[in-house]
Amino acid sequence: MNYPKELKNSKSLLAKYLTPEVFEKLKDRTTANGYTLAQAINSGVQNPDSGIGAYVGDEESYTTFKELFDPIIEEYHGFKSTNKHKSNFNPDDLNAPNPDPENKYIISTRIRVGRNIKDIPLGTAISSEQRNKIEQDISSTLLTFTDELSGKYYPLNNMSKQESESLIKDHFLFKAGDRFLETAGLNRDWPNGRGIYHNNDKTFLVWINEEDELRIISMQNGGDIKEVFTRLSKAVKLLQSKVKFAYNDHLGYITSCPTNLGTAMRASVHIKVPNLGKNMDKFQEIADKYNVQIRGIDGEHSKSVGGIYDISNKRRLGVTEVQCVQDMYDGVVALIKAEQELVSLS
Ligand code: ADP
Ligand code: CIR
Repeated sequence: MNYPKELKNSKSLLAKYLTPEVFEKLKDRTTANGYTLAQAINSGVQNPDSGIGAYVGDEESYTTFKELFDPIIEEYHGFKSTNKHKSNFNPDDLNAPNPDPENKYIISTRIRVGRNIKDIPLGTAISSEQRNKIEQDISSTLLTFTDELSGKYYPLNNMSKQESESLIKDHFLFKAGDRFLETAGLNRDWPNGRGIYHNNDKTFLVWINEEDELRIISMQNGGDIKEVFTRLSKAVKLLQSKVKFAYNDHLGYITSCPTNLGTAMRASVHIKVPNLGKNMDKFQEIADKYNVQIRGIDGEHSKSVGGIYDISNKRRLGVTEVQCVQDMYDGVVALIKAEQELVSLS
């Protein structure tokens, strides 16, 4: 394998840190599961417009290819390879009163965490038997949940195109055919082994076998962030009492993409800020100051529609769950203030 020339004009963190010297050092290494450097970098090589561009196949990949992943992790999360992760999922410690009680800006709030099963390869390297077993085990565990968390499991290979399209449009279900995931090996055997569990109100949802083996989600309309966090905290605690997830003291919860390590939490709001949308430099400046990320409303790599954006915490590792939500909250409060100022100026 030669140094991939596609990286020469890429601005991804992969291109930045996979120097020809690092490449030479890592190119023949594999993990015990047989995961290679070629697999780890394929998504970023095939998609030079990636922001990051690398995925791991198992927990061990983070040490086998540490010369590549340590600097990516340090730059994305501001977290050094000697640091330890920390956790606090206690809703009582969260100070996040609804920043928009009149429902003028915030359309909905969603908080998710990623989880992967301990001692099994991640989705990038999993076999179809292992994937199907996870689907079986997790869906039957979820079916024992009661009260607000009680729901049904909907396997993707038994869902009509109409049903899946409507769930995607309403922001409940993951999309099919993502090119970043495709080239990371995460769409193999699609749609088998994938599905979604949700309660009747679609306020508690679990994605099975997408980018991570589990994405546990709490969401609802409006800006009651604490209520969303409280529901998620309860559900995660319950699931964690029944299933062992991949975790270590340094990197926290292990995920296939290095941006999701640690808490594996993305707390977001869909927020209508059309004036900031016309002042992208100012918008980005505030986002950078508060460590929040701006996405479009149909998920990562999508565009804004009608001045509505997805604002979420950027850091997930070396900060607690409470701090992740606090980052998003502080960013949202600042963005609402800036939007109001732009309106009063016009
Ligand atoms: P993830 O959060 O799992 O990293 P995406 O950015 O791809 O993934 O978003 C997944 C889905 O969740 C998309 O349909 C997106 O529109 C929806 N979503 C994200 N945040 C919110 C929110 N605050 N309200 C409603 N839907 C949301
Ligand atoms: C990329 O590198 O752009 C994709 N593999 C997705 C990276 C993860 N998301 C992110 O930075 N928020």
